[in-house]
This record gives sequence, structure tokens and C-alpha cells, in this order.
Amino acid sequence: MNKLTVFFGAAVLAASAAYADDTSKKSTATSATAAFEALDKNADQQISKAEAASDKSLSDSFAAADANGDGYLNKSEYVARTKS
Ligand SMILES: [Ca+2]
Ligand SMILES: [Ca+2]
Repeated sequence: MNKLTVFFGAAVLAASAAYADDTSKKSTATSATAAFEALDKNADQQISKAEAASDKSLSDSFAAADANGDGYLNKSEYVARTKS
């Protein structure tokens, strides 16, 4: 094995590790977004308390998840909650 082969081998390993990491992040974001859209029955991009009622754990943590206290969860508030 010459130096060039070692270099390319390392580069491929680094690239595949970065790719795997990126893919897992993406799938987490996608599933949270899909869950958000499933809950957002009227598609106004916000989850009201009534919409959250169909998800017991979300309903229980609704006030804590509502970071700006406007009574609705927007997508970033919802995604921030699913990350923790
Ligand atoms: Ca809604
Ligand atoms: Ca809010």
C-alpha cells in the first residue's frame, strides 16, 4: 500500500462518517416535521392546544414547549421539544 492509497482510504472513511452523521440528523428532523404536520390538522403551521390534545405527552408538555407563550406551537418550538 503506498502513501496515496492510504490518503484516499482515510478520505473515504472521513467522508462516509460525515455522511452517516448527516443522514441521521436529517431523518430525525424529517420525522419530527412529519409528526408536526400530522398534528397540524388545519395546516396553519401552528399546533393549537386542541390539536395537541391528540398526543398525550405533547398535551402534557404544551406550556413548557410553547417557548414564546402565544398558546401555539410553531414548527421550531415543536422540533426543539422533540430534540430534548
Ligand atoms: Ca394548526
Ligand atoms: Ca409558541
